Amino acid sequence: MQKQTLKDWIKGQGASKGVSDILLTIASSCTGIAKIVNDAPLDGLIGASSQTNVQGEVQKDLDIITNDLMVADLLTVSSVSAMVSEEIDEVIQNSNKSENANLAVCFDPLDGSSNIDNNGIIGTIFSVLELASNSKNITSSDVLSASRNQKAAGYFIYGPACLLMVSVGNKVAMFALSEKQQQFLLVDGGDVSIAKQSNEFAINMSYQRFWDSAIAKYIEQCLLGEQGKRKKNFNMRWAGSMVADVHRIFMHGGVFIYPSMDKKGSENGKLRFLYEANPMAMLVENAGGMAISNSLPIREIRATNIHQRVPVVLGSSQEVEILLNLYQNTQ
Ligand code: AHM
Ligand code: MG
Repeated sequence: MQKQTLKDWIKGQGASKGVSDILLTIASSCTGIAKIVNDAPLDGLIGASSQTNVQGEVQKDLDIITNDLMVADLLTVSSVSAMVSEEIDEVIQNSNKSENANLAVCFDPLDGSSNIDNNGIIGTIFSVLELASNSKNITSSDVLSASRNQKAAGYFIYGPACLLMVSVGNKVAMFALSEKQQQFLLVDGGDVSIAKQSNEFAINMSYQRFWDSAIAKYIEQCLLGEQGKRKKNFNMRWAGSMVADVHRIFMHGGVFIYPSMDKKGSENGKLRFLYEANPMAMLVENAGGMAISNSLPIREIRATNIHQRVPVVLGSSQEVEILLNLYQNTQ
């Protein structure tokens, strides 16, 4: 049987033409990125560049190339009013936008880029926001105040297969890039949901000494396994790439944690709100999971900086609830 194309699926979801144009453009950019990533070792694109981004992180060649590709492609879309990229300090204005364009696209062009050199899984994360204003110059605060008005979110994962997980409001669907057709086709099963229960957590254990008491208590209980209060054994994964760890949660359940830490520069964790936490929260919640930042739902955060970092806990609802209770009882 013929598989549904991304274009047809978007149409069936009732997305506006503006959102649809953006999603199809991002899908085309990421088809290009999948190829660039695939050829990177042969093209000498493994390793660091000489540049750093606004967050002081050393950029990889691929961070810059993938950013430039996405920006150039999205600048051609008339419904895009502005953009925020992990790799660019300021809000990017679109001089090609139509008069009534009111959508902003926030993205991390290559998430988990520390995995590039070891051929680990990497991805692209994006969020489409509806702005309250269609003024010529979109400010940081215009984008930030639209963060609760997310019209679409998704991630691409460059692994053994190139997959897209996407939502335009209610359902979450999984697509795979067909090599033959060079387009994204719906993977059988359609809607994706996250198991309510799980016995797997994803956290970087090497930061244990910097955790707050809620996270420390939660992990301590998981590690006690059958002998502890949880009365079940837990498994652990940490890919060092949010897309890889979150994708595993979509497939098998689990909880992903990047907490605030008592460590200089990590007081709000590492992950950025606009283009990492917020889109992942939309996907996870639309798949029946939960996404919190300490004791607040991620979607309720009011960030004040376009590159603001926030603590993140998301995944299977029953596990996230346990952590939420621990936060509420330790405050
Ligand atoms: P990046 O966007 O610069 O790649 O950083 C985000 C990544 C996430 O994908 C991942 O969960 C995290 O950094 C891993 O951080 P750490 O190396 O501290 O474990
Ligand atoms: Mg990144």
